[in-house]
Amino acid sequence: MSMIESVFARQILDSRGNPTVEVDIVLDDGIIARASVPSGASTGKHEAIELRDDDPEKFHGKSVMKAIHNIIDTIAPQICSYSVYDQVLIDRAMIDIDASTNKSNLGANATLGVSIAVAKAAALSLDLPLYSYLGGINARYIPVPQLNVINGGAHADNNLDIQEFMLVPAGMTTFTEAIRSASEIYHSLKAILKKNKLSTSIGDEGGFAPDLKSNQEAFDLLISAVSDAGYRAGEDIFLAIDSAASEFFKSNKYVFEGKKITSHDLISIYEEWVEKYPIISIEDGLAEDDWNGWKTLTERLGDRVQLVGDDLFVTNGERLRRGIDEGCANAILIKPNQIGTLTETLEVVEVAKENNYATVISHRSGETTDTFITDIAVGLNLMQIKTGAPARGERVCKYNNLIRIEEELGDTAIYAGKKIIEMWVKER
Ligand code: 2PG
Ligand code: MG
Repeated sequence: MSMIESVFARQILDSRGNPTVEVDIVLDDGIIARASVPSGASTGKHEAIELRDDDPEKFHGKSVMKAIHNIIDTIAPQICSYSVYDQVLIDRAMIDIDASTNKSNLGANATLGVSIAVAKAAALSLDLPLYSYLGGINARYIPVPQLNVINGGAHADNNLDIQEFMLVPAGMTTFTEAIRSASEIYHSLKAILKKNKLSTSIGDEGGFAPDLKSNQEAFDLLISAVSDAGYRAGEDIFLAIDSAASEFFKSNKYVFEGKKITSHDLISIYEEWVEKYPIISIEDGLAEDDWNGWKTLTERLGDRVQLVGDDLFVTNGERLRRGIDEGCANAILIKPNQIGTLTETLEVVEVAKENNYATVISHRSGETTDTFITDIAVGLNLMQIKTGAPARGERVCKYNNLIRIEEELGDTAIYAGKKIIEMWVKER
């Protein structure tokens, strides 16, 4: 039995240069594990609370010392002397101490940092890869990546309403080849932007952030980049978007390309895009509380395309159950910091799987070099991951870790590939 001997937390910087939480856990067998917590920009309003100090004197109000103190003063004394293998009991203890419905007392940034550090320490003390600790011998699927190569919305200063335009190399045979294709297409895209005198500066997730004539132009650029790099769009490489539509939903209308439109109008635009381009996944196509709109979206597109609820579900079991009951979406984005513990994250995944909802694990726009989402992806056979462009350290560390896991699993690794499409396509 390895017991937790001490827990320490400190404030570090994330990829946007904002403070975030890092946690160290020390076991009585000498093991030390470390975890850090990411942070969103287009956060859903139903997410668990990320505790910030609001002290204008420090980091423009963004310091996280309250969360740090909650770890050191409140959580640590409670969980020291627990067995490190008691993940569920430890997470439950934090949930009980917090006693709110949204982690507003301790902060989801405090609880998640501890929760992930505990899992990492347990895996280290058993001398197991983290994905094996989480998933056992059945953890063999290497997820298909969604790589965000054109950034808009809240992640960039350009004129695109759609937040993320992504490459999905589902037609490649291995993860390693999938990443090679994405990197080659990323560089072909850069060359096309340059040739057209468009900006090659990048947004928060490492994708390019040019001003374009329309949102649709982004798809044309992607299709050209795919073929310039020598790949077949719709065979090797598919496309996905995250509209992050809550961000442009104002007074009951969607403000899209300068016009105020209804959810029906926006769904019609998606239908046209899905007809014209090999788009296989639309995330947050509508706003977080537009349940009726989501139902219509799912009726109209749910048998042709993956519809992912991010702000809609916020990795929250109750919201996911409502979506299942009301026929909204057919997939869920999994972001551990939206709910605040590993145990609750795993519970939501379970609900999704039981109900045939696809699962996509995700980074946040503000990231660290922590790669735990890759272990959750493989450990739980989630089949899909989105973690930004094939560029920038905090994004590529995740892809690189999956390259290593694929190598480590050798012949037993299965690249999820086109399996992700079979899951929900009834008609295409
Ligand atoms: C999203 C995420 C990650 P943020 O909307 O899916 O891409 O963005 O972390 O800003 O919420
Ligand atoms: Mg999203």
